[in-house]
Amino acid sequence: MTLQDLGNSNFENYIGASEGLSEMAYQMTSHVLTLGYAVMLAGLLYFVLTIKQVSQKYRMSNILSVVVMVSAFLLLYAQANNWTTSFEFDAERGRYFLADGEDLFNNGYRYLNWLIDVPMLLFQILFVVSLTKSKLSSVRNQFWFSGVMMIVTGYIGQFYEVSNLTLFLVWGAVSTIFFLHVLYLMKKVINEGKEGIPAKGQKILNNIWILFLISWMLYPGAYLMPYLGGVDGFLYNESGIVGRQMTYTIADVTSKVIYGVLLGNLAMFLSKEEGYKVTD
Ligand code: RET
Repeated sequence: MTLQDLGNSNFENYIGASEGLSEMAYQMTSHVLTLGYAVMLAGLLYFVLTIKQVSQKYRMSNILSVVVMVSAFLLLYAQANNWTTSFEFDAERGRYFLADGEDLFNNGYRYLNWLIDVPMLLFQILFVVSLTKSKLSSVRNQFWFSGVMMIVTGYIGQFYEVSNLTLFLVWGAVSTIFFLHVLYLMKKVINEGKEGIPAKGQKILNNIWILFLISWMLYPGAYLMPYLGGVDGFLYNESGIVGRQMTYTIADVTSKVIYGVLLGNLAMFLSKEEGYKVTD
């Protein structure tokens, strides 16, 4: 197989077709992908089981976490299967190579999952905090628009990561503009949310902002992963492949599950402050 045959596919396939993958790189990727969807199922149970811990007013936050968990579970499951069918072990060479006649590996399942989860995660906080200045419907629409545009442009860009580096970077840059708008809006929401609530609640919101900022920045990092060590650098190989899926999994667990747990903690605290008592 010549490298040209792989078209617009992701760099994982190019590595798998040329040098192949070691047992360790193949298995670590497979395991970290499996961990990813297992955590979503565990999170699903957590958000269902804790719904009565918050007053009626805040329950939409748990419900949106449930929606996020179900969609992430299914898409990450598909992503993990895509990995195991795309590569096969070659006993003669003692390494994994791209399998003949199977689908190539593509990170696109993730992007389609974000298309559902990003708007949900952004809306979720609007059910817990109260905006003091901004109009709720305006923030919601801007979250929706920029969140979706960020993903669609990034999704197009990732097809070009090997075949056309310029297009890859241009689409990535366009996506980043929308990303910066989302960050700006989130900071505004959190600042307004802190107004007029007790110090403990403000502290939780500070933590949510830090978690949000770090976990969301991991996604563009994973997009750029093969080139973070330079073009043809030290990550344009199986280390970059494992590193990318690890980064995505850490980002998924923090931006979806831990974020949902922190918002739940804030909702529990506010419920208690407002006189809500957990009943059996
Ligand atoms: C892309 C393309 C390259 C530039 C940027 C990106 C940002 C992606 C982000 C994704 C967040 C996803 C979340 C999913 C949770 O379910 C699209 C990789 C900036 C921020 C939070």
